Amino acid sequence: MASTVAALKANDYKSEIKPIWCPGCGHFGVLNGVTNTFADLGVDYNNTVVVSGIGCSSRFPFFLNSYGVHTAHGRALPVATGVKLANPSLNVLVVSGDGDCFSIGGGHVPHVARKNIDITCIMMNNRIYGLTKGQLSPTSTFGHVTNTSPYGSPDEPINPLLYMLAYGASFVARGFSGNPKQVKSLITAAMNHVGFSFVEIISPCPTFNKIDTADSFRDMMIDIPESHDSTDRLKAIDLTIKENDGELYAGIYYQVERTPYTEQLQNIKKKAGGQDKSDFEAIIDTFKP
Ligand SMILES: Cc1ncc(C[n+]2csc(CCOP(=O)(O)OP(=O)(O)O)c2C)c(N)n1
Ligand code: SF4
Repeated sequence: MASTVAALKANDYKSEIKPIWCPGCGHFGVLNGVTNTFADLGVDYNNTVVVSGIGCSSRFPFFLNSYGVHTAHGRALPVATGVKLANPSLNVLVVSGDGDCFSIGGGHVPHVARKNIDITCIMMNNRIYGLTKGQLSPTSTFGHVTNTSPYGSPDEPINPLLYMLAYGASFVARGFSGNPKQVKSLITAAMNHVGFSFVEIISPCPTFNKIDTADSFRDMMIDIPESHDSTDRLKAIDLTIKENDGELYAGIYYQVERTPYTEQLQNIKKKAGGQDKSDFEAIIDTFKP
């Protein structure tokens, strides 16, 4: 993590804008998980940027006291990449939904993962488009009847964690919004990770997804066994495939050290004989007397 300050309480990280999510929405648990993590880690909100796309989950930056960018639908990852590369000293967090991240935004995922951009992405998966009132999402289950699939979805859902592992994300984890301790510990580990970290939080939408309820998700959640070797990519992939049988493993699937992209760029700049400052520092220098 790039920048910390002296202790603040979780509520100090919440802005004056109160969430307008429906009662029972899983996203509340994720917001609490993020503010509790910020308080625990002593995150400096003046040096933190939370980037989102569009969706109920993507309203997140409004509810935090940090800087925020509410970008276009599906574009949080490339905008966050730009923010981090321009000023690597910032903590950069992306908050996204299953639609935002894997439907319209899916084309950006492989590049952030393979380049190992040093940001954390929290993807709230409710297996539906919430904001637009209940259309099929890429993670909706086969046969799911929605506004846009009145005869049941003919599509197999994508597997977000398998996708991330396939493209080389260096930190991959899953939690459940109804388990605050777990959410906090996973976001903490993700923010402490150097390189790209991806956390899927299963976050029910009680208003538009009547199939994947909080109770049914809770029944599917299983802790990753302590014997799991989180440095073994194939074993991590094996765990994600259990999702096809309705078993959702929670915990850290995979974590390895890999040079983050900001460091790779510095090395390239040195080789090319360029300045070793970040682009942001170089721009600030031009304003100095
Ligand atoms: C370019 C564009 N296409 C479509 C939309 C409509 N739209 C807004 S949010 C959304 C999906 C949101 O679903 P998800 O990301 O899963 O978040 P949730 O609301 O479920 O938290 C869509 C299709 C849009 N705003 N912009
Ligand atoms: S529509 Fe669903 S995702 Fe959106 S705020 Fe309501 S419960 Fe949450």
